[in-house]
Amino acid sequence: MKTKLSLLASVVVASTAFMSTAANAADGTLDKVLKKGVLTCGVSTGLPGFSNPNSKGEWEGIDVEYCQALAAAVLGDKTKVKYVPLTAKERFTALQSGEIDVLSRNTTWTLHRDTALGLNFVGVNYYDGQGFMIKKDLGISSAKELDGASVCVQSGTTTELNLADYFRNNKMTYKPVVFDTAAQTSSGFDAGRCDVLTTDQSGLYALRLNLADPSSAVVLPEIISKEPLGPVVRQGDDKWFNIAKWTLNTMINAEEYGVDSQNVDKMLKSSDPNIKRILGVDGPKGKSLGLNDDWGYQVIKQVGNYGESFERTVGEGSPLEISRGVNALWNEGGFMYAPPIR
Ligand SMILES: N[C@@H](CCC(=O)N[C@@H](CS)C(=O)NCC(=O)O)C(=O)O
Repeated sequence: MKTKLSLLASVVVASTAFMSTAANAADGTLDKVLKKGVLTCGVSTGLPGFSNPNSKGEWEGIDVEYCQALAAAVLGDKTKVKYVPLTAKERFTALQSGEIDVLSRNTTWTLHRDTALGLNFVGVNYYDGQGFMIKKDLGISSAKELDGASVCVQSGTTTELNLADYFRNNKMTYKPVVFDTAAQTSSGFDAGRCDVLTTDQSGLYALRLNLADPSSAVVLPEIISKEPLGPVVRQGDDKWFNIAKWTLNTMINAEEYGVDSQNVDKMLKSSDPNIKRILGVDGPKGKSLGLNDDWGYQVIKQVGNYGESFERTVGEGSPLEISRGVNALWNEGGFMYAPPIR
């Protein structure tokens, strides 16, 4: 239950969010990014497949590739991105305050975040759900057998809230063991600080890679929540919101129409009107977004379509080995469906 004091604190946070939104609308995020020549993108502190620095310190992952795509659309150069690593707890304040231009960090779209926090979700770049991972020697095969378990979980996440709901609904008790970063959560689990680790299922596969012996851990079959993950911008800047939305939409549409980073130059001469519009050869082009006409071409040429990005970062050819599943295109049995470019 909320105390009067914490209620007052939330009101202050919410009104600060709206004040900074108003300030940013006046500047306009697009103008700010164009002036600086760089996009400031909030990412995680490190989650393989989504946003993670490689051995050379370069950021990689499906969420990082979205930042690159946005930079390619706006600045014509996917390398013009400044990455700001953020824990789950820090991420929304960083966006509200204007420290970052976009948050692209395995963030679940919820009503509260989309409204009270003064934010706008751009779309979904990965449909996920929360799961559990145990050490094999715990000897159980279902989450329903977890009564009394100690659970490693990260603070400031939907994960924490769903965990409480799930155990309460199933009349089970648990002991939360709470950490601030993904690295701390997985090493806590590895060191035996808890019986089970819970997060988004994709995150379980990612964190399993970091265990001393990944084969000692198994993911239980239950998915206890919906976690539609996607990039986020501030409310009150529709121009920027549109650019952020259509960058993701163009990556998904390009996959649907078979345009990728390898064939995009040839596709510039395609007679298919859908492809012409995706690449800005015809149709609405860039004017209504405030971008150059080749913005879609730059996204696909420099980064690629959604399917290419998925395969490279989290897909079956990546260390995470995740199949497309519900993240397949709508016409291939999945949920990925982008509104038309026309
Ligand atoms: N999707 C959930 C969970 C997101 C989350 O932050 N998960 C953790 C656990 S895997 C994470 O990504 N941590 C990375 C970090 O701490 O930087 C949410 O939006 O609340």
